[in-house]
Amino acid sequence: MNKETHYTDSDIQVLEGLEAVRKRPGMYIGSTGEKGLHHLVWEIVDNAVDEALAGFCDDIEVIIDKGDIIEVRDDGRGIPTGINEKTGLSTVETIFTVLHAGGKFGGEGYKVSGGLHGVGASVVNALSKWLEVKIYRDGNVYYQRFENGGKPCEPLKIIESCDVERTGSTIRFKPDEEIFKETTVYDYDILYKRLQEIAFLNKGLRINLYDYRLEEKHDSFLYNGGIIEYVQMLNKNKTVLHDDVIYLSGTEDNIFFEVALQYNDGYNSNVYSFTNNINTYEGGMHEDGVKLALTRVINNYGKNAKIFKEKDESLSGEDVREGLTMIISCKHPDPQFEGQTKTKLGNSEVKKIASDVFGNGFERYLMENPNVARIIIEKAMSASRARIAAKKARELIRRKGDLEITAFYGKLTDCKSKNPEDSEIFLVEGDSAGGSAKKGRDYMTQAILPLRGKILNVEKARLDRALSNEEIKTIITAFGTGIGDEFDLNKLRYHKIIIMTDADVDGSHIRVLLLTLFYRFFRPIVEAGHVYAAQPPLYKITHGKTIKYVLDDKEKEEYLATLNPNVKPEIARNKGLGEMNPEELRDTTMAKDTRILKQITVDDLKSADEIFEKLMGEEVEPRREFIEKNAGYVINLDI
Ligand code: 28F
Repeated sequence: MNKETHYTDSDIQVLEGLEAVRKRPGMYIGSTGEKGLHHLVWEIVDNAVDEALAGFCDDIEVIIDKGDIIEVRDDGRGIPTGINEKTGLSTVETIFTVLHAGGKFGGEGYKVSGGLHGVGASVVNALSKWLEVKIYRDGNVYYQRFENGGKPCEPLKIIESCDVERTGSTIRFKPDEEIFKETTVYDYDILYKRLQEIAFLNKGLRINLYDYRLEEKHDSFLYNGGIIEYVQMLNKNKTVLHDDVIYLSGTEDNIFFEVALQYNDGYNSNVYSFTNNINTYEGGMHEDGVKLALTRVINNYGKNAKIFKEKDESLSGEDVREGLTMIISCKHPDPQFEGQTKTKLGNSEVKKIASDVFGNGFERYLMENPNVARIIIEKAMSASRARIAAKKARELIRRKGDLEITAFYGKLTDCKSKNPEDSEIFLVEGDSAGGSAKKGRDYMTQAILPLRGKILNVEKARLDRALSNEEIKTIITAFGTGIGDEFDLNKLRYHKIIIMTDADVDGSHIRVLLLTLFYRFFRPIVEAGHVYAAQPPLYKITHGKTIKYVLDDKEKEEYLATLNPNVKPEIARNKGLGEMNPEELRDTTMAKDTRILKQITVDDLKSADEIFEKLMGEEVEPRREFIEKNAGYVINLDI
């Protein structure tokens, strides 16, 4: 033992533990990319949220500081500072240096929230260049610093005194750039989104987010209405069918369960579930329980209140969820997370609690609010009628297939190859670009489908109406996959679906309409990576005898810098696809060896969901403004 350090035998073990984290960071935080970097913050914030759930903290601050430093503070009791029996170290040091400390030292049930890995502060410490902790407790400020992957510089010590009333924990750390090789830069929006979500899920908890880097930013989240306010936000740009958000909550067997819901006049269902503040994307027992109860209660009410016209009328789960915005949240002392991404709640007892708390409460709500009940049931009945009509329309398309095939082939210029793997289909804006594309294509592998009419906005229409839209029918027929429950990815006739639109307002509008269509009806095609956007160049630069096409202003400047200044280059801004001749279109946008394609991912669509809504919503003026502002990069399609 030397003087500078205070290592004991158990410390050696401790350091070996943290070394393991540094050797395989992915095992503890998922990845060492941007996601893993942000995971460090969630681990620390989780501990503060636990303190809030225990009832001792109502204010959390998160600061992004210069130099990629993060500071998190809470006004809880402060991490205990006494000596821990098992480790012989202070509880603070134990928590920061012993892997899987947390629950083990606190007795059962202390930890309620918790990240994907629930491994906490020691992992953050292990992956930090340095970390400092300050505890305000009993009128003292305790302090300890760790360096180079979690090694304590000296034991916990009192550095000053403070008001006895003041309590809390502050943790400040700098992620180790040897671990986070990809990036150590925190993204304000990622922190914003998740911290807001945590605030919605924990009513009364105030969370402040500060950014002290280049331009200072600050946001504050405090929702006394909790998930009620969450539903209100999700429905903000929609027309709601009833004023009140319906809210039901209860506790059974130490499990807190709450649901908030409100219907809008749209056709999609937005149901999000959480367990211990974690988004259970894959659903699970809480979600199943609520969905079953919703269907059962609405059907019973419809029957008993004689709203149903036919004797054996019944509404499906999909019917009763049309236009539904719903948040389900439960807090469970021992959650079992299952599924591919460990975001599916497996605890079977939760299903009954969902049925008790939500089912009984919702049934009573309908009895006490017959007007709202009628609105909800009529919405579901109209969904049911549309579902039946859509089924008929689909059958009709199938049966009329032969009749319509001539009209269809009038529009589609198919490729010769019947092998989907090397076949491509270009969805082209307008007839004139369509004409050039037909002439400039590789007829073996490239099919052209010009889109003339307006594509229906499927955000605002149901499947049955979508199926009666000419352009959409043509697209469905061309793809060959069918739609709805008949969808079959194996029947896709082209493995590259390429959207070719202009880089202007109309072009981005059409592109967004197409993406909306894919998002709602052909999501598996996008998931399988079959959808692309073509990138027509913005400028044509003629310099003497050479012609060069460049994608954007940046490329233009770069190219111009390489030119000999004796001859003046001629720069033409491409006005539109329709104005390029077939050769130009082929060389710049279509030919496999010279074109640039941007693959559309589901993530593009997910983040595009909000953009879709802004673009597709009812209000015209904000939409126009938005398109104009974002014409160049809506959904990041363009450079
Ligand atoms: C900025 C991040 O980490 N806050 C925390 C507490 C409070 C207690 C605690 C934490 C009990 C024995 C494990 C205090 N007094 N913010 C935080 N606040 N941990 S972490 O206890 C740790 C457990 O070992 C605390 C009484 N009980 C608990």
